[in-house]
Amino acid sequence: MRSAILASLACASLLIGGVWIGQNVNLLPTDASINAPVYDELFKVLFTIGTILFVGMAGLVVYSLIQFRRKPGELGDGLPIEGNLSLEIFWTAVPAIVVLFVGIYSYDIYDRMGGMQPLHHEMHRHETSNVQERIWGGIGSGTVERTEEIQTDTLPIEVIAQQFAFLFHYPKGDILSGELHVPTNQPVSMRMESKDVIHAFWVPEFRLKQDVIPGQPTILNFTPTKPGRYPIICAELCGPYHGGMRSSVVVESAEDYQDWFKKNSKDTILDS
Ligand SMILES: [Cu+2]
Repeated sequence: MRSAILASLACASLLIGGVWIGQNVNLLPTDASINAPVYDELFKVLFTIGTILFVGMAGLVVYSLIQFRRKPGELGDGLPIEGNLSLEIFWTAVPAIVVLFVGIYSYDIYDRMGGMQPLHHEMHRHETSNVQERIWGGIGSGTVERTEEIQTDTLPIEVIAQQFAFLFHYPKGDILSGELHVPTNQPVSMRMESKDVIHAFWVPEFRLKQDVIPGQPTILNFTPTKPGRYPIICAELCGPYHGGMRSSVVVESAEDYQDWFKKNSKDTILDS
């Protein structure tokens, strides 16, 4: 009776402690995009589960090492235990439920982050009816009329990756920049393509990473929320200077962004 109460108390404190640690874990950088809090939600849940499992199992091992150690003068064999059906059902059901939950929940988060939208394969072009199709449908293959027809406040940017730099092209003002500038709270749609090998565009503060592939453009959509300067890191080993393939994304207010845009826009230079 006493040990049952103690075991329940240990389980309860393990669950409460695990949830507390999981919810207060502070290992990630600032969240600077709309989908970052969604990602962090998953991270916290996974951290909670991981903490409970790790502390629970390690605790049980340490407890058993002390509690069930051989006493002095004890020379006989241990108890001949053969199977325990209820225990086996328990340790099969618990991991099965945990794995199923993590799988379904991760899928849901990935979907909410827009991960289930297809990459920009040519064969998917006619099947998609999402933002990508509307923004990029007219560029490259479509007609000019079609691009102008579509009114959207999404900012289209073309990303060119090559050993060992990222280049950002703004079709609107024909700006070519080594640094990415984006205004806060405006959806950005990037069409990315590599000139040589596979690279990956990664901004930890946006909680986003997407491969940049030669000959097969990929799309990355995001909405920045917090002004600041964040690192862009190539996250795919792409050659000897892969480690130096870095740039910055400058998230700024709409006014600051407009200033930057006007200063760099070729259209503006031609106008003046
Ligand atoms: Cu690279």
